[in-house]
Amino acid sequence: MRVFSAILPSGNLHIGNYIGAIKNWLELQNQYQCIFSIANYHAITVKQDPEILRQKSLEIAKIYLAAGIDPKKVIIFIQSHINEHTELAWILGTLATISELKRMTQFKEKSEQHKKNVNLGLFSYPVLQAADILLYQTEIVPVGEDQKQHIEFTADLAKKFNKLFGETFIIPKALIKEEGCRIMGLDNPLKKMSKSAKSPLNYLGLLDTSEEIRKKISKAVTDSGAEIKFSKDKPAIFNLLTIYQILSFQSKKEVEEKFKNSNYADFKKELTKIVLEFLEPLQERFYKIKDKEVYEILQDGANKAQGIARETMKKVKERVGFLTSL
Ligand code: ATP
Ligand code: LTN
Repeated sequence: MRVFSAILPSGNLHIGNYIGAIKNWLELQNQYQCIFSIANYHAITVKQDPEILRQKSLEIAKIYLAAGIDPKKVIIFIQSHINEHTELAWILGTLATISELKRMTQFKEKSEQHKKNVNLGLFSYPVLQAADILLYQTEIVPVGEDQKQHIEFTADLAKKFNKLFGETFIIPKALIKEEGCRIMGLDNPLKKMSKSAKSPLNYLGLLDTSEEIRKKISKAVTDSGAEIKFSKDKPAIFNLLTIYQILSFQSKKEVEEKFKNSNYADFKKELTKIVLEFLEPLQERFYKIKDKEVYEILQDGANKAQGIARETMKKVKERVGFLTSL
C-alpha cells in the first residue's frame, strides 16, 4: 500500500498542518511505503518571491525531518524535481471538466483572496494534485479536512481514465482523522487556521518563538461564558481544547475534568505550556539539521520517486496512444 501527501512551501507551517497532516504521517511511515513531497509547482499558483520560495522549500523539508519523518523509511522530495508531475497533469487535464473545477471550494476561496491573479494554474491546481497522487499509484492520502474535495476529484479522474483507457491507476482514498482535521484560526474560530492568513495572530507557527506563542495564545479569541468544555456552540474554546487534547495525548473527558474549576486565563496558561513543550524539542532538532544533509535526502528521494513516476508515465502514454520514442 502506498501513501502520498504534500505540503506547499508557501508560508509558515503551523500547528494545524502538524495536527491535520504531519502527525498522521508519522504513524503511517511505519506501516506503508510513504512518499511526502514539497509542492512547489502548486505554491506558484499564487505569487511567490523566488528567493523565499527556495528558502521555504528547504525549511519544509527540515520540518518534516524535525517532526520525525524518517528518510530511511520514507521518500521525501521536491515536486519540481520530477518532470512527470506536470506531464501527467497535462494529460489528466484533458479529462477534467471546467464545471467540476469551478465547483472546487479552494479555488473559490483563493480566487477571492487573490482577485487580481486568478490564473490558469490556480484553476487547474486540483489536476496537478491528482497527477501527484496518481503518478505513484497511491492508495491512501493523509490530509486535513479542507483537502477532501480534491481527493474525491482525483478518485473520479482516475476512474474516468481507467474506464476510457483500461485499468491504469489505483483509486486513492483520503485519510482524514476526525479529531484535529480542521484546526481553526486563533483570531477567528469560524475559519481554518491558514499559512496564508493576513494576521500572524491567526496561527501558531511551528517555528514561532516562545514569546510569540505566549502572545498569540493570550490574544486568542474566546467565547462568551466561562466553562472550559468541548461544546459545539463554543467554537473558540472547542478549538483551543482540541489543540490541548491532541498535544497532551489525553481524552476529551480527561481534559474537561482537569479544567472543570479553571477559568480561561488558567487554561490558556496550561495550553501555552503544552504547546511549548511540543515545539521546543522540534525546534531544537530543526536548527541542528544542516542544509547539506537535506540536499542529500532530497536527491535520494528524487531518485527513488523518479523510478516510480517513470513507470506510471510509460503506461499512461501507451494507453492514450502516444507513439513510443526510440
Ligand atoms: P494555505 O492557507 O496557504 O492554503 P494551508 O495552511 O492550508 O495553506 P497547506 O499546505 O495547504 O496549508 O496544507 C498542508 C496540509 O495541512 C494539508 O494536508 C491540509 O489539509 C492540512 N491543513 C492545513 N490547514 C489545516 C488546519 N487548519 N487544520 C488541519 N489541517 C490543516
Ligand atoms: N493541495 C494540498 C497540497 C498537496 C497535496 C498533494 C496533498 C499538493 N499535492 C497531493 C495531498 C496529495 C494542500 O494541502 N493544499
